[in-house]
Amino acid sequence: MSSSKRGAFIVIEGLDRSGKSTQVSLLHDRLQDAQNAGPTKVVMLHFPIRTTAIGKMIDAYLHSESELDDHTIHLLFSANRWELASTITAHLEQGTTVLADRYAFSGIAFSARKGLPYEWCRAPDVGLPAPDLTLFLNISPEVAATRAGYGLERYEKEEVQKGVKQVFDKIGREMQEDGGSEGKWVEIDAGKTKEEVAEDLWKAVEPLVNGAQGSIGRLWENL
Ligand code: Z5A
Ligand code: MG
Repeated sequence: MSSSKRGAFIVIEGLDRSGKSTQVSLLHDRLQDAQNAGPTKVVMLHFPIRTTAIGKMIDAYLHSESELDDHTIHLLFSANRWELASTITAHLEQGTTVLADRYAFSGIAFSARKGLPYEWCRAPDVGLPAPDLTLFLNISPEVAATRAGYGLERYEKEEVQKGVKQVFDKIGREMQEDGGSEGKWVEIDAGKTKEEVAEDLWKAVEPLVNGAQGSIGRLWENL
C-alpha cells in the first residue's frame, strides 16, 4: 500500500433481502484474498450493531417487543452509528478497509418513509465519516419478498419497502447529481444470482483494493 493511502470505507445499502449481508461477507473474503501481499486488513460492520446498550433497544423495537416514538427510534439508529464513528476513523487511518452493511442512508430512508421530514432525518448523521463508495443493491420489493426470512421483522412488508425504495431513489439521485462530500453512489442489480451480483460489485470496488486517497470525508458537511 502506498504511504499516501488510507483504508477505504465501503457501504452496502439496499432494500430488505436484497442480499446485503451475503455480499458484504463475499466482498470481505475477496478483498482479503486480493490484499494478501500487503498488511491491509478488512473489517465488517453490520448496522444496526445490536450488541451495544443502544443496539439492544433497537433490536427490541425491531422485534416489536417495545414501542418507541418515530423520532426516538430514528435518533437511536443514528446514535448507534456515532458509537462506531471513532472506530471507523481509526481503522481507516491505520489502512484498514471498512465494509458497512447499511449506514446513514437506511436511517433516512426508513424514517422519511414514515412521514418524518427528510432534512430532519438527515440532520443527526451530518458529520459522520463519509463512505468513499456506496453500493445500492436494487431489487423489486416483489422479488425480495420471495427470499428466505422475509417478513420476520417490523418493516418487512411490501408497502413499507416500496416507500423506502422511493426515498433511497431520491438519496441516490441527489448524490449522483451533487458529487459532494458523501462519496460515490453506484446502483447494482441485485435480482441476479449471488455470483453475478458479486462480480458486478467487484468491478466497482476493485479500484479501492489498495485503499483510498485523501482525507476521510464527513457526511453532508457542505449543507
Ligand atoms: N434500519 C432503520 O430503520 N434505520 C437505520 O438506520 C438502520 C436500519 C441502520 C434491520 O436491518 C432493520 O433496521 C431494517 C432497516 C432498519 N428494516 N427492516 N425490515 P438489518 O440490516 O439487520 O436487516 P437484516 O435482518 O440483515 O435483513 P436484510 O438486511 O433485509 O437482508 P439482506 O442482508 O439484504 O439479505 P441477506 O441476508 O444477504 O439475504 C437474504 C436471503 O436471500 C438469504 O436467504 C440469502 O441466502 C438469499 N439471497 C441473497 N442473495 C441472493 C440472490 N442473489 N439470489 C437469491 N437469493 C439470495
Ligand atoms: Mg442483512
